[in-house]
Amino acid sequence: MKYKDSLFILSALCGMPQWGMAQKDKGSDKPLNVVYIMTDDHSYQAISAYGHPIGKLAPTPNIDRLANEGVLFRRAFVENSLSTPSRACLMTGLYSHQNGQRTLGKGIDSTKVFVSELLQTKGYQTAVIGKWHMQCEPKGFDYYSVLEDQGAYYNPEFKTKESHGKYIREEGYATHLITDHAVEFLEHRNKKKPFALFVHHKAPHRNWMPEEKYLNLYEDVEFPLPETFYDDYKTRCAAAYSQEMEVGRDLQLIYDLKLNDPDSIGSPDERAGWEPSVKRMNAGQWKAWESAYAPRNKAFNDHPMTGDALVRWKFQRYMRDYLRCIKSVDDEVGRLVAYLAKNNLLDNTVIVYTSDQGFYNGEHGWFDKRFMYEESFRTPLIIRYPGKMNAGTTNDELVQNIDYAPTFLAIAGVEKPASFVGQSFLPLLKGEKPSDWRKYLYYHYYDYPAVHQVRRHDGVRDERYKLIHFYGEGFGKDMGNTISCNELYDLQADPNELDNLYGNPAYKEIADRLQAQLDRFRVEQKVDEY
Ligand code: SGN
Ligand code: CA
Repeated sequence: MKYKDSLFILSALCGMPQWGMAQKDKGSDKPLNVVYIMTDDHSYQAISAYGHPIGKLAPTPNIDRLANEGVLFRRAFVENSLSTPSRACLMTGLYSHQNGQRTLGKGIDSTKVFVSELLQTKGYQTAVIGKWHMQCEPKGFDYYSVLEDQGAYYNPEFKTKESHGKYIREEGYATHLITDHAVEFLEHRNKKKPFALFVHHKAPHRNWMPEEKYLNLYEDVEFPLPETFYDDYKTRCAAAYSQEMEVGRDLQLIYDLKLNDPDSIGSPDERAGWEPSVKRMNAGQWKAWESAYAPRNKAFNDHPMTGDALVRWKFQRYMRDYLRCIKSVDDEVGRLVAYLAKNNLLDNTVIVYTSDQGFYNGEHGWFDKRFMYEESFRTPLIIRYPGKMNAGTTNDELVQNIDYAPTFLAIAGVEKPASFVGQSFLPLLKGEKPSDWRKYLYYHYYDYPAVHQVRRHDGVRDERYKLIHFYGEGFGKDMGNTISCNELYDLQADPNELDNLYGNPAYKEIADRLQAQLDRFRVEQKVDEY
């Protein structure tokens, strides 16, 4: 069966739409469409609309345009800063321990209702394209074209309903192919029905492989080291010391930094990790790759670096490749929005831009995410509402990824199931603030022992303070090191979170207040480990 035919039959099976209290397109009676674009590991520091020095050097004009025509959230957060758990929060509106997906591996409780299924009951055509990353089939989607696990940058494999469980290789660069499939879905949809399209990019996830045309971009730009790059973790719990995600120590020369020439000082293991990426490329792609990296690698080998010079060199190469991948994402966001504009869909489509979590761009000396410190706990969130409602404004309320599902349901006019813990932030988009809007956020990270060795922790944050509790048995090099340790930060006085105030008598009242909130979350949400 052709993709077009299967969409037609599925849309017929979904039954007659009931529009209920849906948010309506101004000129007609149709409910609004939703385009949700989520990248993988895109830090807010690397979006120019957020005003960070990195974004200024590597601008993202197409994403900025969404901010100029929409609302930019400055306090948007995830519950568990890791891909699969984040995707499970998105689909279920539940915290990780409630939807089952606490870590990267198995876990999703696929008996939970997904937002996509609820949207279908309202007559929405639903599609997910790109990184799915959960160990259940995409549920509640009329159409999907998803990558295998993390997916590949070059010539990735996609699975669709029509491929019967098989992943089929496609020629090209992931960010383009994902946009191609998103546009195909829009082209072939039943134009009488509203749609919810989830576009989940693979980029800019590790190991940051740029597309051919951007292999030389930013080569002469020096990115500034963040203020906390040389953080010594003084005053912090053991977790900040024992992680394995330091730019200087843990970025791999071959796999991450593409020093793949035979003279590389990288280890054989790194070479083995890198080889599959090369084998995927076709001759033209490999030629372009080598013509960009081989001369740079030769220059490095001719003047090998050590010590701090090597650490700084690693930072620059990491940032350049990461930002090159983002450049392609920005282009493709522009292409998708241009399609919507050309097809008169901008006035009845809500466009969301976000990431599955934040990311460290050298802050605290790190790459990756996982910690409850701001750069990974926070995530970019920009929403363009039809009619350019509140265009160019910012919002500072505390919103979280468990709120996305309730927000989409509110847009569609579907009643939120009582089990969903997230709250719709549709009023915030309209410039209203509900009197009972949350004052505290709950965070919980579980994936330990695992790559990057970040210890388990949970915590709460209000608009100014943050309490983190690291806990649990140690494994590997931490064997025998069971921890139960707290950190408290005043984000106003110390936005870089360098000064742990826990135990400081002047902050006892604040620590007690946050502790009481943390206890309340644990009881009310039935948290079963901490
Ligand atoms: C892979 C990466 C890690 C990354 C996790 C989770 N290693 O394991 O660096 O933290 O994914 O990322 S890699 O060698 O495979 O690149 S997540 O975005 O999916 O949560
Ligand atoms: Ca991610």
